[in-house]
Order: sequence, then structure tokens, then C-alpha cells
Amino acid sequence: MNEKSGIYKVKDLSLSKAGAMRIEWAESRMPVLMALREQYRRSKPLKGFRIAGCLHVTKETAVLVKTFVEAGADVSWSGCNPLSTQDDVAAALAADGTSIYAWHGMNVNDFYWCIDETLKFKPNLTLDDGADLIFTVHNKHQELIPEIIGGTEETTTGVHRLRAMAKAGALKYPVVAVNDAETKWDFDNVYGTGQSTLDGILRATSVLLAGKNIVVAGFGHCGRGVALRAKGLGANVIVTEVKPTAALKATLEGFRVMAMDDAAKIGDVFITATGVKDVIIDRHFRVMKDGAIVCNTGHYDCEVNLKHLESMKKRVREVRADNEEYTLKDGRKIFVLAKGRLVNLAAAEGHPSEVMDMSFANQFMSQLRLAELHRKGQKLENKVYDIPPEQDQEIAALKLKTMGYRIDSLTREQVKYQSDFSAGT
Ligand code: RBV
Repeated sequence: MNEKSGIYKVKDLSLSKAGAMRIEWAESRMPVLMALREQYRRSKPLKGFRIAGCLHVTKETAVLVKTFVEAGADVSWSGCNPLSTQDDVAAALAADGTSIYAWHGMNVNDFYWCIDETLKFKPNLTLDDGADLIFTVHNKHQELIPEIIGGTEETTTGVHRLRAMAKAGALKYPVVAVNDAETKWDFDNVYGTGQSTLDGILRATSVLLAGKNIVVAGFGHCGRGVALRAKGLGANVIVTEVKPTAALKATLEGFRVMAMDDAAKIGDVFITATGVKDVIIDRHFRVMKDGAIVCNTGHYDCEVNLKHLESMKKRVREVRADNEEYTLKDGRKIFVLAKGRLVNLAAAEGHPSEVMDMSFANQFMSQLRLAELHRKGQKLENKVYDIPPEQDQEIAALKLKTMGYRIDSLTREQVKYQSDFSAGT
């Protein structure tokens, strides 16, 4: 472990060269964020702002962090999952002089220690993925709240929890729901999760997906993405749901829908993407086929109840990286990937750079807007805010341009027609 008190703690600083190369690769695939970096490099609109971030330390996140720094911000960062840090990327950020506390495979105590370290630097803006940083501020470091202008939240689970907090009157500063931007959830959650989840499963198992019964629990944006991509690889996809409308959509997309009790008996690979706990529990493990593979792509590791599996096991051993074989007392083997944590980030590299380009452009613009409103003396309420709709169109237009696509625009007559309620047959 390499450590510099008050600045960083990372696994191995000597990995920094490899990390820098990986970051450079991501930069070449994130043209929208890079355009924003270029736009604000000279004016430095974030000068004087201190951002504490708690978000997976990946090559894409590094591009975001470097963009904040180029725009003048001081940054202190931790990872938002004990298994998602890319140690070479963390080393590269540390070598660059960025304050960062993150390493792969940390325990839960270390996880909160890292967050505490980033808070020592007294941020006035926070950036979360899952709301652990905001919760830590609210529960343990209320003394920091008067200085904090606002925060942003990256993911569905975090936004749900923050909306619940706001409803209960417990939220003490404004937060922008970056997840709810159309250029975030309709791309990152669907295509990002779809591809990276299968990427994680393949790296951990290298099994053939064609012809397998793949059970996807949850048909929200993430589950839908996983189901679509698994179907594309020739799997027989089965969806489990609790929400009738979501289940209905899954059937009309051509997926088989059934209760987990039935799916458990026939699934070859199980992927949870629900955001709730105990989706797969002892009675499901009891009926699974010998050799079944189980993993999770929801934010927390509570979707698959591993305590139940532990209590049924005779022995466990790691058979490949991120792949543990549980031999049960009746002799069956069940394989658990990435300890039930986000398989896409723990066993692979998270979502591809191209899609994070839009998510992180939203993060950057939202942090910038919080800073600008503050500078103008405009005070926001302690609520969860959506991003302005223009931001979505701006980011989408820029993304299309970088991809080389040109689209049409409405004529003046067409605009008039759209708002004319007297027109008919
Ligand atoms: N996520 N980040 C990455 N490559 O940096 N991959 C996925 C990356 C984010 C994604 O935006 C999602 O909302 C969140 O991780 C779940 O924790």
C-alpha cells in the first residue's frame, strides 16, 4: 500500500504508468467530456470550489476527475464500492497529485475510512454514486453542512434514497439527480449495464451464453439492457419481476416471465438487477441446477443472500478470478461471481467509456451549475432537483456531432403547426 498522509492511499503507486495509459484510452472515447474540458480549461469556473467525490475509481471516472481539476476545482475522491477500484487508475491519479483514497478489495471499515479522509478536506460540493458520501456527511459530519452548496447523485439507488430523505425532511442540502437525466438513464443504465454485465460474467466464467437459460431479475432500465444483450447472444432469457407493468413489457419484448421460484429450477445463469434485497434466497438455492452461476448487477450486494448460501455450503473455493465455487452439502455446486457485488465493475471495467461520456458530461455540467448558482447568490432548497431539460438536448446534440451524425431541424411552419391546437383533418 502507498500512502501520503492527507493526500492519498492507493494499492501500488508503481502502477501509475499503466493507469495513465488506460485513462488516455478512455479520453479518446469520451469526446463530449473532453470538449467540456477544453471549453472551461482557460476560464476555470470551478476555481475556489472543493469537490469530494465517491464514485467507482475507473478510467472513465479519472477522465471526469481530471476535467474537474482542469476547470479549476480541488478534488478529493474515494471509490463507492469495495471491489470496483482499478488500482492502476487510482495510482495514476495519485501520481498526478490528486487526492484519492481507493484500492481494490478493501473491507467495509476501510471503505468508510476513505470517505472520512475525503471529508477532512472540507468540501463545498459533493458527488455521489449510491449516496454513501451524503449519508456520511448527514450522519457523522453535520459540522460540514453549512459550507456545502449542494451535491450530485449518479445512480438509481442513490436517487431513490435521497428522494426518501427529502420527503422525510431529512435532506440538509440540495442534490441534483444526475441519474434521472435522459442522456444518463436511457443510455448508461440500459446499454452500459447491458454490455458491461455480460462482459463481467464472461471474464469471470468464459462460458458460452448461447442456448443458456439466463434469468434476469428486474426489468427496470438495467435489467432490460441485460436481457436485450443476452438475447442478442442467443440466450433464452427469462425475466422475473414484481411490477405488473414491467413484467408485461418484458413479455411483449419476447421474454419469458415467471416467478423466481420457477425460474430457480431451470436457470443456468442468474443476474439480479432490482435494487431490492433478498431476490435470491435459500429456497431458490435449494432447487438450482448443479453448476448454476449467480451474480448481481444492482448497486448493493444484498440482492443475492449469500448468508443463506454460506449456511448451506460444505466448502467454498475460488476457481477463477471473481468466481467462487460453493459446494453444497448435497453435492451440487453453485458459482457466485464477484461476491454478489456489481459484477460489471468488479469482474470487468464497468460501463464502456462511450456511454460514460454522457453520464459524466451530466455530472460535470451539474456541478458547474451548482457552483454558478452559488456564485450568483441563488440559493436552492434542500430538495432533489432534476437536470434542466436543455442540458439533455445539448449533451445529446454534442454526442451525435462527435459520432458524425447530422439530424433535421423543424421549419418555422412546423414549429407553428406543433403548437396549433385548431388544426385537424
Ligand atoms: N458506472 N460507472 C462506470 N465505467 O466508470 N460504470 C458504471 C464506469 C456507474 C453507472 O453510472 C451506474 O449508475 C453506477 O455506476 C452504479 O453504481
